[in-house]
Amino acid sequence: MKIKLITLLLVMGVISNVNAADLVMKSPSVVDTPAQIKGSLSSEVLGSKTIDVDGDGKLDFIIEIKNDASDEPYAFDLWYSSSYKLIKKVPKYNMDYDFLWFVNLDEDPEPEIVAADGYSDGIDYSIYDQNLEDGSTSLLFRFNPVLIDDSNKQKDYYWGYPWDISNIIIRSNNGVLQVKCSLRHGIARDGEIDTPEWQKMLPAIFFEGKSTQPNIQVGKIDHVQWLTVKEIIAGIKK
Ligand SMILES: [Ca+2]
Ligand SMILES: [Ca+2]
Repeated sequence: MKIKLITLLLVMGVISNVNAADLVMKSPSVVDTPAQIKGSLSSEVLGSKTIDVDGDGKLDFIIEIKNDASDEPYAFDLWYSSSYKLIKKVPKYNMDYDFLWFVNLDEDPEPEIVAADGYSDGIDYSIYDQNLEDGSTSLLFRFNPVLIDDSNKQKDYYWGYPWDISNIIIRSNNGVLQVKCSLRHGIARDGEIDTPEWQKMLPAIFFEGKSTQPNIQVGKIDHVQWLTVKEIIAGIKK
């Protein structure tokens, strides 16, 4: 009996082989432009960042270059793999807010993109899936970010401003990644919010962080759950 239990625990240990570091969302950090990339560019480099975009454990590069042809888009982000292969070219428009994080949220190893971008009258919060074969990115869903600030003893829920959130709250349940969320809440949004036509609602997605605006609470949220990305999508479809 004892041996069976130990065997079972060992098997579970193998299945749920997700490092704690994999459950942390990461944002690109500033680097010097690698010479191998800089030498191949004719446009002015506005900035260079590094992050593992494909989930192979090696740091890749996002190089922002000026658009010489027009002001809209004013620039392009060129994504290069760790071996300096161009993965994709993303047009950049002038926005008030443009936050980007990477974290794996499903069974394929490449990280998904958590984005918060837009203007002071409305920020869109989105999760994107990456197709690294053709360099495309597809929107999985838009959401309402909810911040849980551990320093708050009342355990109020705050609005998850992109400058306040530090990590999405996810867990590995026997190797299956689940997101802390609610599909039943009374969060009202005003401003210019772009909700995809197929979504009947914006799910609440929970984040850790430190609230800089604790007077902005989101109120009661019912039925907090741990769901996979697929289950969230199934639950918010019209
Ligand atoms: Ca990489
Ligand atoms: Ca993934």
